[in-house]
Amino acid sequence: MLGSLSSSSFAAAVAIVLGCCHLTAAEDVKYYWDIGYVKANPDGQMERQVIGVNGAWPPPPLHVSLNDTLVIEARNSLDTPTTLHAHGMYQNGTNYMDGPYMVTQCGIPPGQNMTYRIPITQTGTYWIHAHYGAQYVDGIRAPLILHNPKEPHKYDDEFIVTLEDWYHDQASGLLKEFLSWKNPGGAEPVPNGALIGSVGGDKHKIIDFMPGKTYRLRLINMSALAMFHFSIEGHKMHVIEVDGVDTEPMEVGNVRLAAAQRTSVLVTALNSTGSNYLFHADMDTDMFDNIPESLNYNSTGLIRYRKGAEVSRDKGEPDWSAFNDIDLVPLDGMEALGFDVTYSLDVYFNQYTDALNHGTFNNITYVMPKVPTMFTALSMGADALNATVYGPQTNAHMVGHMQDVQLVVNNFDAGNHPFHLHGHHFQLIERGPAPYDPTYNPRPKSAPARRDTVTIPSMEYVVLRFRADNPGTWLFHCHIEWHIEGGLNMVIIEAPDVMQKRIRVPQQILDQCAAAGIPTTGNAAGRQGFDLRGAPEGPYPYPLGWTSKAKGAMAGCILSALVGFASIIWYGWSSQQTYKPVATADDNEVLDAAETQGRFGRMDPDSAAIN
Ligand SMILES: *[C@@H]1O[C@H](CO)[C@@H](O)[C@H](O)[C@H]1NC(C)=O
Ligand SMILES: *[C@@H]1O[C@H](CO)[C@@H](O)[C@H](O)[C@H]1NC(C)=O
Ligand SMILES: *[C@@H]1O[C@H](CO)[C@@H](O)[C@H](O)[C@H]1NC(C)=O
Ligand SMILES: *[C@@H]1O[C@H](CO)[C@@H](O)[C@H](O)[C@H]1NC(C)=O
Ligand SMILES: *[C@@H]1O[C@H](CO)[C@@H](O)[C@H](O)[C@H]1NC(C)=O
Ligand SMILES: *[C@@H]1O[C@H](CO)[C@@H](O)[C@H](O)[C@H]1NC(C)=O
Ligand SMILES: *[C@@H]1O[C@H](CO)[C@@H](O)[C@H](O)[C@H]1NC(C)=O
Ligand SMILES: *[C@@H]1O[C@H](CO)[C@@H](O)[C@H](O)[C@H]1NC(C)=O
Ligand SMILES: [Cu+2]
Repeated sequence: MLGSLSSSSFAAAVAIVLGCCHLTAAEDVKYYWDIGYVKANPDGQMERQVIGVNGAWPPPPLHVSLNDTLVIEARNSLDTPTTLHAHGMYQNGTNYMDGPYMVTQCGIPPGQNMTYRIPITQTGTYWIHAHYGAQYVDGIRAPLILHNPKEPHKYDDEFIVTLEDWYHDQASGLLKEFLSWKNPGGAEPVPNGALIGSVGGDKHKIIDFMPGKTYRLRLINMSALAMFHFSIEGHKMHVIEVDGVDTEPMEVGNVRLAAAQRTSVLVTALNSTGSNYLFHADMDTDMFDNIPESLNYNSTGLIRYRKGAEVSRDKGEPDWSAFNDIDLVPLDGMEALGFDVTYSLDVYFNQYTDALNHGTFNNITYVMPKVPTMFTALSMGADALNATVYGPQTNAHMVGHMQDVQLVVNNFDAGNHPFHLHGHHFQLIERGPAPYDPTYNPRPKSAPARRDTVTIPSMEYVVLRFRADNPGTWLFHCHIEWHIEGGLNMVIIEAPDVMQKRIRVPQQILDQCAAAGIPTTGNAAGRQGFDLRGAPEGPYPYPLGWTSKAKGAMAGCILSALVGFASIIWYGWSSQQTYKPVATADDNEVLDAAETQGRFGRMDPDSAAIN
């Protein structure tokens, strides 16, 4: 299904790069992506407008090899700006190709193109998505597979298995409901369902296995909110990669994947074609404030040995012992880093003085500066080394070139959050109950696990370390899309002095800033030096001791002028509908309802509604 949608062409251009001592053949692998609105109905329950590529949805997976250059000629056929972020790419020397709006670029204006040129210095399972507003929730997200010509793991074939939550409503509308004074508790929009391999509802992803072969499944969680548990009945799984870092194989019963995380597992096929088997991707409903009756949060797909073979069901209880990613050992054995600088980040969600519920690091909620942070770093000379110039709302934290950096993140929120650092893999040194005691020194394992997105459970901390060997401005944020928009972002300003020497921004990007009227020099206010008049400031926490009544009164004051507008939002919010599933045949077979009833052989009375 995915193959037939790939309208991108592998490049013809072969660039011969002359190294100092040997010849390396590296290719430009070029994709043409015309990003625009199309209609899609992946769960068979409701056709809706989504954001697709070249007139189709889902966007095709991108394949490229180590040492190639990925070139995406992106056209913005939307009516708003857009950007692309290749999640997990180091972008070493190409900070301006990273994608987050108002951090490294000003957005591709509607009707214009941008050429993303991304040198590939990594391998493994990644993905690419828009980094403007909540656009990726509307479908502009795709697997990005970086193949390793010297692949260390042995397998016969591989499959990409994308897992994503799916909303029937447009992200822009959901965002207005989420960031509304009517939602002071910050309840996130609950998805209408889940998609495996871009299909859901009565349609099931099918993976064809041949007896005796070994398969790599590349699991990618492209969710906006939901966390999944992935398991396969009747088969063993071994984790061999997380977030692009190859690991020593570790046997697991199920894989827990938070938004933006990737895990590759090896699965050895059985020797017989007698039966087919189910695999499961169950959404973790702890994150949902309510569970609508119509929500099917447990999805299934089929491991198929033979068309029409009966589905064998596991008996007994599944193995729910979630594996702990901190136990993974990177294949390269990279040793634990020390640290030269440590930053502590406390995560809270609270209602702020604009009456909205915001995600915050150290009680600062992120608000975009007037000048994208990368341009401030590049244009402010020696002043760029002082975090003040990036403005009061960006949570800028300075790190020096080649420093070893320790981030301690305390999650004081009631929910779990998956945090992602751009431009680096970090070492996962430790998790523990919050608050972290600053006088205590963790004793890392000799070769700690590394990844680019880490889940921090409620009321726990993590200690992360990385080496600042990649000058640039790198966002660190929760990857739950609603929380990005709610302000749970901060920026690592890494070696602006070295950036100024190494980084030359392509003219096309500067032109697009000019077209959007966004300045590319100066501090967060677009001014010189430390004159920050006009830089975004606030909203702030309510002063300690304010009662909820007082907050309400203040919110009422601020918002009375907006009530007309807000009631329109409220109308949209409350007009939620329940959609009846409609069986739709397509190239993904419709499984017999009986095959998918109940989990592990239990006959579930609700299963007709569930599958
Ligand atoms: C803009 O991008 C689209 C989609 O990739 C491509 O078809 C078109 O040729 C590009 N235009 C220019 C001027 O590069
Ligand atoms: C990739 O490039 C690096 C540095 O030039 C080289 O050492 C390595 O052998 C190359 N790898 C492949 C698979 O071509
Ligand atoms: C994907 O990530 C979301 C958010 O963390 C999580 O709720 C969901 O369970 C994840 N899905 C899988 C299959 O792990
Ligand atoms: C399949 O058969 C081979 C050869 O007899 C054996 O080594 C292997 O363990 C079997 N695999 C499974 C999954 O039973
Ligand atoms: C969904 O799966 C979970 C395990 O992940 C199980 O505990 C639960 O009973 C299932 N719910 C339904 C309705 O099948
Ligand atoms: C940040 O806000 C939290 C929650 O309101 C509060 O407990 C904490 O003391 C605040 N921290 C600082 C440094 O003001
Ligand atoms: C950064 O600049 C501000 C404003 O001029 C000043 O108060 C502060 O001391 C400076 N910080 C450092 C680390 O130089
Ligand atoms: C970035 O490139 C420099 C060499 O130019 C290298 O020393 C450094 O390790 C690279 N960092 C990353 C994260 O790739
Ligand atoms: Cu979050």
